[in-house]
Amino acid sequence: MDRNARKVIITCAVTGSIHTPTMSPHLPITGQEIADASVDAANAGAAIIHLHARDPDSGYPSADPEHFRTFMTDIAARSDAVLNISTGGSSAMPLETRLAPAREFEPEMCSLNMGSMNFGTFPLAERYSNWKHNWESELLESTHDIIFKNSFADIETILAMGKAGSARFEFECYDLGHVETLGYYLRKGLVQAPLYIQFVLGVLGGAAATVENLVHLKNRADQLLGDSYRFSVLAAGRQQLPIATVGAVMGGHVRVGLEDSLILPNGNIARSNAEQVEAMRRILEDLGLAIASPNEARSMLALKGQDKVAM
Ligand code: KMH
Ligand code: ZN
Repeated sequence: MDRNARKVIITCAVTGSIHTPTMSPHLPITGQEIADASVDAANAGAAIIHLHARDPDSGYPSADPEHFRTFMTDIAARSDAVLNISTGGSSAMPLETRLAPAREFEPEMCSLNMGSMNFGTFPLAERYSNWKHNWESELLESTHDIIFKNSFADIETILAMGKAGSARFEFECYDLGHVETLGYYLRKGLVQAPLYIQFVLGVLGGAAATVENLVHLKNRADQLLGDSYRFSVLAAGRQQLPIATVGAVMGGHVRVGLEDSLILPNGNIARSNAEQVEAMRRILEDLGLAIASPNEARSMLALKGQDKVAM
């Protein structure tokens, strides 16, 4: 390995709120499963673990801090990965519910969705039948008429929460306006470099997962944010690894995980989060890139450190 190879941060989003238990038997649901999946992903090369919780009995997406507690301390005891708590939760949750776990654990990082939008997962419902739980198809179909609300006031509430707990952000930008909004907050002095943008492509209601969209988003971020930012790329669904690879070649970092895609590039179902991390790592290393360790990610993103998380 070239010792001067650029270091790429792999984030693994292990469970999320898009997919449901019927869609994959490999989706981690219980606290133990989420902890094991996170530690395995970290051992495979993920420096950052992006976390949601689920009700352990039903698999329903949860933002209950007590559900988070069942895996947070366990992961921290077994790995030095950066733990990044979602503040997006699911689009069906009110803001204060979404923020409860980040308020409780004051993590090193949390997500911040940069605008209100349609977030359509309802087409997924057509692909499955024989649901394990009644809520699954209902939750997916409800996204036909729900707005994923992230108003300016909501964003400022999350920025203030992050400031109080010294958490830094994964700024999730699904479209051009979200980058413009981040530029506004940089000009206002409400966010500080190094900003970490997650370009999120392929969500129905946001920009599609194409190379042209990614290039356009990055060009605008360059104009607005200059050298104040670093970026990572995630694509939902089948384009997850190909578009993340394009992002890495463009100088960025990458996010994989069952939160956003249940499959591998060959279309086979992924048997674990770690399998996606391993596949991503192989591609990056074949391209002459290196994998950032958790401490290298901390230094690149100016994080406060694992010892300052409230656990
Ligand atoms: N699953 C991503 C498309 C969040 O957790 O804040 C959206 C996401 C949102 O990661
Ligand atoms: Zn998420």
